[in-house]
Amino acid sequence: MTGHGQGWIGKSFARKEDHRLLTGRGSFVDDRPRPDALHAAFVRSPVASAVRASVDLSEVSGVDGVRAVFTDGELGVSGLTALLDRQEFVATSMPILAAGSVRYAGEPLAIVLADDPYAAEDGAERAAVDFEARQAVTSIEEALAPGAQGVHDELAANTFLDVASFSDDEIDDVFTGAHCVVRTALRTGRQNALPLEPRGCLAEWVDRDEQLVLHVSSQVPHQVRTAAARCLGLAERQVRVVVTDVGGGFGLKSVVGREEIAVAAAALRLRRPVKWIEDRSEALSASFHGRQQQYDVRAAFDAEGRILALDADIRCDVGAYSVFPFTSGVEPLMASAELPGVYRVPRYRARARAIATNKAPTAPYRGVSRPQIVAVMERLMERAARELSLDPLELRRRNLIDSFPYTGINGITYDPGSYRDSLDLCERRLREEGWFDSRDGDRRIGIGFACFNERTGYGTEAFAQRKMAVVPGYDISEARMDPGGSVTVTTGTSAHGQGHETTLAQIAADQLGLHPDRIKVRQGDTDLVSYGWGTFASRSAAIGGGAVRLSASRLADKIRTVAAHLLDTEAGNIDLADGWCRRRDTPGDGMPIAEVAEVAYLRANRLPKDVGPGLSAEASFDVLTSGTFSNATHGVVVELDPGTGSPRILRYLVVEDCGVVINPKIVDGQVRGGVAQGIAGALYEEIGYDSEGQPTAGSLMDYLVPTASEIPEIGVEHLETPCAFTETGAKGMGEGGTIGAPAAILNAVNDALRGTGVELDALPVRPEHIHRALERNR
Ligand code: MCN
Repeated sequence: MTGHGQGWIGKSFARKEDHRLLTGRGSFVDDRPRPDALHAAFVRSPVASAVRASVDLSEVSGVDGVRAVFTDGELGVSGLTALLDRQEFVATSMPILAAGSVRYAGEPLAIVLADDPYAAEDGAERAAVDFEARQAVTSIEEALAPGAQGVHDELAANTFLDVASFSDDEIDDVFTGAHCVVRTALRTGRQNALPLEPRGCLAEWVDRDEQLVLHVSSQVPHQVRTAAARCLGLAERQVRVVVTDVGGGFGLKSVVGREEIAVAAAALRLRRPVKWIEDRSEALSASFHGRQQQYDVRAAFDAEGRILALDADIRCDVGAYSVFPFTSGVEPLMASAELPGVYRVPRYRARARAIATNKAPTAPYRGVSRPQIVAVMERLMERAARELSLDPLELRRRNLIDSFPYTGINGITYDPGSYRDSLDLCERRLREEGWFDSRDGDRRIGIGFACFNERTGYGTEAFAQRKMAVVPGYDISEARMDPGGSVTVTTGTSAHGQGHETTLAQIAADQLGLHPDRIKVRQGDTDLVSYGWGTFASRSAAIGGGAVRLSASRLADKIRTVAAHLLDTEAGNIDLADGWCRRRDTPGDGMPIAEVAEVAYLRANRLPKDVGPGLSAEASFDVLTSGTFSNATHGVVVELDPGTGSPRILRYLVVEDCGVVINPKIVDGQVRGGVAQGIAGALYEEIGYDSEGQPTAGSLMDYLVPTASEIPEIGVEHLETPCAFTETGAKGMGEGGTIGAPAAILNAVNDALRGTGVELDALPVRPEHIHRALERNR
């Protein structure tokens, strides 16, 4: 393969991590044996909104096995405050344990430490919480109603962020003069990202290193370190965050949990290891949610079906607190910046708000607002096509961005992609398979499409554009060869299911002329890399992979320099391949790379005079543009059960383009997992709250998670438009499956409902909604 060394990039190399995970030898937080650890449980608020809340802990200490109990004041920690460099944003603090005011049911008020988790829970149950209950604010409508109860005193009208992201004083005239105006009022339900492994941590103070070591199930070890050091008043050097195997995160673990800080503080005070493992009920009700949003959007079109203008009012129910480090602005800012998506939009106005309610705080969840904005655009496309009597795919083609690079009205520059080709291929496949003809029969079959792009590899500039105060986008890697010729590559990214031990090794292998099995990728330890930004926003292939390629290439340069000296030639005349250094002019002359490594460490007298001992190199990488955009078209065929309204997916096809594919098998797995989560949001999962702010989904009996029997076979085809801004040509893709699925499914369901006069604009779509629509039409 040209341009990629020996061609490990592009191979479906089996995941190196799988043997350990599939044979039960993975190491998750709860697997860390610490017989001397105390176990933590939290006293949580029974109500959603209260003032003068206090906890009577007198009964707790009497429980057998309980060793200590702390409230916020007793822990002596400061709260977490997330910042945005924007006037329109109001910063609020999230105390580690609530004291006085309580803002959602399940909010932690005290931490109980005991010899085992059962005693800790028994202790927590004995706590008596006293409070003066207030009316809970449980919806955006209630939050914005005049005279509404304030969730935080600092907030006007319960609004963390209210930003006219894009303004246009003349846009109303464009709508007035337009040939056709269509609208959508999309509403999406609250979801939990639901990683298989809930949150958890184990903290201990290590005297010898003068360090608090915090093992945590997280996507962002360095950000946890920064937060813990600040909250506990320690130097960052005094905190080491270690992330081992993680059973999924999906964004929920890209923010810092207050429980993690409370556990660290307790371990510090008691000078004893402390462990906390979240249970499923806590995970559902008291961790982080996402996705609850409202969109009122109108689009103006000319007679040929070209978009003239887009006008959006976006409201996100972000719950009670602004999360560290991304803030409660992450959903509305993402939505308003990226709404135009793959389409040319000449005029744009958007207002975006983050609204506080008495519900669990929200965190970024796979896709972050893009499942919604894609659904908005794709619903508008369908409606406009109907109004204009045009084929909906033809209407899309008339509006797709078709020359690159393209700078949109939103100020974003889109790098080349295959927007049109992916739609053409997806349509062609479904036609060839006869699905379009299947719509003609008596069965209620519908076909839905979604065309979208996914901004990935947010670099420092992209975050700065969004005014995210302390989230730059670079990453750092070190490549180190040991005296035997094996390589360790470190990275500041932090995989939690994505297979980086494999893909990053493939990238380094091509640079070093080694088999990926000779390269160990190490990650998830803040003592390994000076700083890193972890794994979120589909950044690891683009940015982490860039840093790895650079560090490995610098290491390769050093190896060539030493080998050239030993083989009596120039470094430029040395090729690294198959574990050997060979002279390019006389390929018969060479030596194993391992021999060079031995010289570099153990026979340093044979090194060139100006080359120091050892073989290692560090590099950092950043994407210095708006980011890089992968793209895809999803095509889905659904059939509605005429009796129950239940939708069944008959065919699901993804045609995606994430630039150079490093590992096709891993990418296919990521797409399929993503689509499964998109289907979950489109048809099944929702966290409800009652009028008093009590969550109604306390277990997986109530939170409907699709299983293998609901998830169909998902076809994946690839197009490859290499990225010019990344070292490998790869663009990220880890969220795309989740981004496209809700829109495609919503369109397919609405297509199947054609003729009923009903159109559904809310997610999840439930069988009862479909059933009602079908009944109306009987
Ligand atoms: N990849 C590739 N070729 C490309 C692009 C990606 O081979 N052109 C590979 C990468 O090397 C990596 C994987 O595909 O092994 C995903 O890469 P990337 O798109 O860079 O995304 P990240 O690794 O940064 O992962 C983050 C992304 C996000 S934002 C969420 S949320 C998410 C996801 O990935 N959460 C996941 N996938 C998940 N998968 C699992 N199992 N668990 C989660 O919690």
